[in-house]
Parts: sequence; structure tokens; C-alpha cells
Amino acid sequence: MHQVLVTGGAGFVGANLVHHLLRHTDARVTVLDAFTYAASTESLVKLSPLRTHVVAGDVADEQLVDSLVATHDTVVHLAAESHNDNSLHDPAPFVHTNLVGTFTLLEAVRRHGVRFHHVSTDEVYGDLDLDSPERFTENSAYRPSSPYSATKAGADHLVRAWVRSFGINATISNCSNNYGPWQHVEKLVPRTITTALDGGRPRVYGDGLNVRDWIHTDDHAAAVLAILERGRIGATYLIGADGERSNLDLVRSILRLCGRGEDEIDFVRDRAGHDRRYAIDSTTLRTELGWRPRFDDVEAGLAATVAWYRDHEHWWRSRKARTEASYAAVGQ
Ligand code: NAD
Ligand code: TDX
Repeated sequence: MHQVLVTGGAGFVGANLVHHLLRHTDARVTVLDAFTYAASTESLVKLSPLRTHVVAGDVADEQLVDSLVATHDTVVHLAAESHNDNSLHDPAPFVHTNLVGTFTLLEAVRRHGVRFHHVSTDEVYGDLDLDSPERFTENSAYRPSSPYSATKAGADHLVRAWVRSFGINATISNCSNNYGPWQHVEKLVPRTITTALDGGRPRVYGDGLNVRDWIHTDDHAAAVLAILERGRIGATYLIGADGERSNLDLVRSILRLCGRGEDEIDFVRDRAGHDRRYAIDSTTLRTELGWRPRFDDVEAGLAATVAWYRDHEHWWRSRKARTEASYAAVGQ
């Protein structure tokens, strides 16, 4: 792995992955990113210019993608429209980037015989009952609920078909909910932290009992690197850190960490089709590749994340105003 192309490398998970790759390998990294509202140039400014190169462009641009893939030995694909709420209001960019973009990359990878890793989500498996002991495994059935998760599921199927029919060297990972630095303020953790720091009341959808399985994004990055270095071609790995928490529980923790009362919450209209519970069984990743999460305590990881947002107000302040205006327009 000498020349790695990271699509979506200016987004939340992508930027953290780029930092991780530069810290833990000798590879040179090219970021291909369309710089949508979700991207951040600031997350990449401190990277060594000798080992990083940033290209602004669309993953569905066939010519651009072909020329970039031809000059790299590894592609890690994260570029996506990633927010469920946005996908309910306008699914079109999700189909374009998540499906057409993935198809465009796969065709280039097939032409040039390049190693491909597809970063996906546990949401492709739909949801689990709150009172069930079940967790998602590599054998869980695909059952996506939202336009976002349906396009991610479709992209996973494209990758699987390109492995089976064309023999491309690809792996897939499906990870649970990430938190950490540089996450856009539209998502639950940073939205709640920034609202709480501003003295506002965080918004909880529905009854707040929905469960997410939280993982620090640096642990996600370490798992992706383990798969790139030691993963079986054609395999799918589930990534999770045993961090199940209800939304209500999580929001109360954040309020406490921000020095606020834990009941200063507004309950708002529920998300349409809202998945009830996600939970990951990451046994394969742990036993086969020896991966372990460094942040095995969500509370400690959240405390570090609150500290990061306290220190980076200049980064989130303008995004916050725009994001809250859009949420207000739909009553959330
Ligand atoms: P994000 O929205 O923060 O970042 C996505 C990045 O992709 C942005 O920088 C954006 O500019 C870029 N992008 C969008 N459309 C593009 C296009 N057409 N061409 C090139 N770049 C484009 O998302 P994220 O949370 O960092 O998620 C990254 C990936 O990880 C996604 O594939 C997502 O499905 C997956 N994932 C995320 C999580 C999570 O909790 N955040 C969990 C599991 C999997
Ligand atoms: O203000 C809020 N209040 C609230 O109760 C927001 C923004 C969210 N929620 C709820 C909805 C979900 O149950 O919190 C939970 C988490 O919401 P999001 O942060 O929007 O994440 P989610 O929909 O679970 O999806 C995330 O994890 C999987 C990422 O956005 C996806 O890209 C990833 O695939």
C-alpha cells in the first residue's frame, strides 16, 4: 500500500481516516472529495504536503476517477451523502453519489486492477427490537429503511457483484455510529454538544428510546487499516465497539458533561421510518484481525469529544446557524 486514494477524505470519517493512515503507515494519500456542505478543508490543513494531495471532484465523474484510480494501488471509498434526515427530504443526491459514484469507482478499479475497500454502515441491515438479544453479524439479511441506507445497501451489493462476477480485489466494512472530531453539527452527538454549550435545549426525536451502538471514529479508522493490511479479499467485516446507548441516555450524558441539567431536553417530531436499534457483533474482526477498540468507554470518548468542540467553536459556529435553520424549517 503505497499510493492510497481516499474518496470523501474531507468528510468526518474520511478526514479522521486520512490522519490515521498518515500516522500509522508510510503511504502517500490522495483525497478525492466534492466538497459538499459536509466537507471541511480545515480538517486537512495540518497534513504533510509531501504525503497528501487533495483533488476536488465528483466520484461519479468517470474521466477524473479513471485517471486517479490508474495512478494509485489502493482505493478506500467513503464519499457519500451520509445524513438520514436529508435523505428523507431529497433522496436524489444519495442515488447519485452513493450508487452511481460507487459504480463509477468499481468500473475504474476493474479496469486498473486496484485494491478497493468500501466503507459502509450497519444501517443496511435495518433495525433490531429493543428487547431482543440479537446483534448484526456478517450474515444478517439486508433490510434498509431509509433512502440513505437503501443506497448504501445498493452500493454494498454492487461491490459484492463486482467481486463475484469480475474478481476485483475488494473488501467491505459495515460500521456502527461514529462520534469524534470534525463531525458535522447536523448529527446527534455534535448537534447536542453545540446546542448544550450554547445554553439551548437538545432535540430528541420521538420517545428517545432508540438505541445506537457508538464507536469512536479513530477506532473505525484502525479497523479499516487492519482490513486493508490483513483482510480476506471478498470478505465483509462488521465494526463495532459494544457501545449501545439509547439516544436519551446519550443526550443526558452530554448535558452533564457540558455542565447542564440532564432534563433540559425538547422532545420533537419523530424521524419517518426511524430505526429502533442497531447493535454490532464484531467477533470476526476481533478474532481474525486482532482489532480492539481503544475507546471502550463511550462516556470517556464523549468527554474528549465535548472538549474538542469547546476548543473548535470557530469551526462549527457558522455551520451551526445554517443547520439549525434547516431543522427549524421541518420542526426538528
Ligand atoms: P460526511 O457526510 O461527513 O462526509 C462525506 C464526504 O463525502 C464529504 O466530505 C462530502 O463532500 C463527500 N462527498 C459527497 N458527495 C460526493 C461526491 N459525489 N464525490 C466526492 N465526494 C463526495 O460522512 P461521514 O460520516 O464521514 O461518512 C463517510 C462514510 O462512512 C460514508 O460512506 C458513510 O456511509 C460511512 N459510515 C459513516 C458512519 C458514521 O457514523 N458517520 C458510520 C458507518 C459508516
Ligand atoms: O437532533 C437529533 N435528535 C435525535 O434524536 C438528531 C440529529 C438525531 N436524533 C436521533 C436519530 C437517531 O436515532 O439520534 C440518532 C442518531 O442520529 P444521527 O446522528 O442522524 O445518526 P443515524 O441516523 O443513526 O446515522 C449515523 O450512523 C450511521 C450516520 O449519520 C450514518 O452516516 C451512519 O451510516
